[in-house]
Amino acid sequence: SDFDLVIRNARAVTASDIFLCDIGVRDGLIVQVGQSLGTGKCEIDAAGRYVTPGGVDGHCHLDQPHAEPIRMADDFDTGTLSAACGGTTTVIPFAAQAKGQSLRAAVDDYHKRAGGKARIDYAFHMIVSDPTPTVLHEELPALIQEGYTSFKIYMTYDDLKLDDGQILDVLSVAREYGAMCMVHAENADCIEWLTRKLEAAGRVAPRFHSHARPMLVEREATHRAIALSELVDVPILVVHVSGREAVEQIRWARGQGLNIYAETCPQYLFLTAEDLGIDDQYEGAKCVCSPPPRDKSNQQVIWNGLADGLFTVFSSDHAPYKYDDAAGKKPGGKEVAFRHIPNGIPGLETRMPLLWSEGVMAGRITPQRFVELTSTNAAKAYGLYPRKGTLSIGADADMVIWDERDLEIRNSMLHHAVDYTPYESMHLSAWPGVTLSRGEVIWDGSQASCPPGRGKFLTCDTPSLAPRKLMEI
Ligand code: DUC
Ligand code: ZN
Ligand code: ZN
Ligand code: ZN
Repeated sequence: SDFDLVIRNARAVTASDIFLCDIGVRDGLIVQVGQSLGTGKCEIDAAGRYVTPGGVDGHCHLDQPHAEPIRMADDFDTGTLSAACGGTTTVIPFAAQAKGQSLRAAVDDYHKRAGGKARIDYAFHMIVSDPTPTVLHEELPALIQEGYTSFKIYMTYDDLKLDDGQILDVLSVAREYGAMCMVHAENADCIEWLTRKLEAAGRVAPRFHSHARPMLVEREATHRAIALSELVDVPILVVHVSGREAVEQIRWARGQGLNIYAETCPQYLFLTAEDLGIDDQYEGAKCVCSPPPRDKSNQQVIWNGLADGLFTVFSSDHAPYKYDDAAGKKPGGKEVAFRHIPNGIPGLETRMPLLWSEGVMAGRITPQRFVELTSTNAAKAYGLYPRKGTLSIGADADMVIWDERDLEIRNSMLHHAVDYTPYESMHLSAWPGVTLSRGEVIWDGSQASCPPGRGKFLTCDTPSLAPRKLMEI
């Protein structure tokens, strides 16, 4: 036969087009797109179904170590299994530098965590938490040139946050070597000040997590991050944008012609602050993430930004902490003050189906925009395009064939190791019917077939969302 695999009668979607075609795969690559292709050793009839590029989840946390007793439930095995079953074929989790640790040691450590375990292809962002002279002048430049071309920095959390001078220093390295810097934009001092006031008043239930992080905390830091990016003259990508005030800052920056990119996540479309509970209810801990979910009108602001091009990427921010577990949302096995609840919620497997069902099928965004947000732009932002992120000749044959069917999300049908989903019993009208990774069926709608270790590590090129500025002499 002519191909290892032919997908027949696909309604193929890219970031720009929709077209009916057959897709021919050989040696894991898309080698032909056309009509009436020759035969394949394996053939899948996709008649009547949309076929999109496999998801590229550019923001998820797997197996990041924490101080006792907190522990992430998903490692590279369960996390990438869960991703595959939800239509994601590439993940870019974080290799986090601890303060005092060399950046190189952090990257080496995460290779050990992922190797032999990952079931789908993966790259790493670095988290730079300690920009010493050695990190700035030796390690970071070397690692960028070796293919770790993106990193995240934090403006909050004591063990991670950088001050403005440190941010300027790392942005300068991003500019010089061509890396994408992701920014967690919240004002740390405002959060600490509010948290202490709430604690002094005995207001420590999970819902007060959101009271300690009103939108102005995010707005101020977003504004500052934009100013620092402008000063250094380098693009940044503001992650997990939650609502109107940060969106307004980003719209303003875009209007100024600045290359400010932005990410949002499912929790800002489908959760509100009310999901953090009422009164002293502890179950709201399940939805504790930072920034916190806002309200219905802010959900609409996020939908508008997804539809009109404000947002560049839609990521899960999967941060897997069990609820009823001494190592998770009840650290030490106890209901604790919100300050001690680990921040983050699971979402690797539900990211793509939520946006296809409630975005595309509900008519809020086009199929092309879905592809751009969930796959193409992440591949471009992090230097994996066009190997990942599109259906084109020569690209890896990573695809999703969508089934339109009625279902309700149940944690029991998901494949992560977390003991809950924030979207329990939510009604959806689609789910990936087939996920293909490098031409292999890794999820057939009911069974996964992607053994641990089949995922390949990807080195990243220079981000290609915008042309690189020339260096000043
Ligand atoms: N930021 C993230 O990106 N993920 C989880 C928690 C956080 O604050
Ligand atoms: Zn963050
Ligand atoms: Zn995150
Ligand atoms: Zn139903």
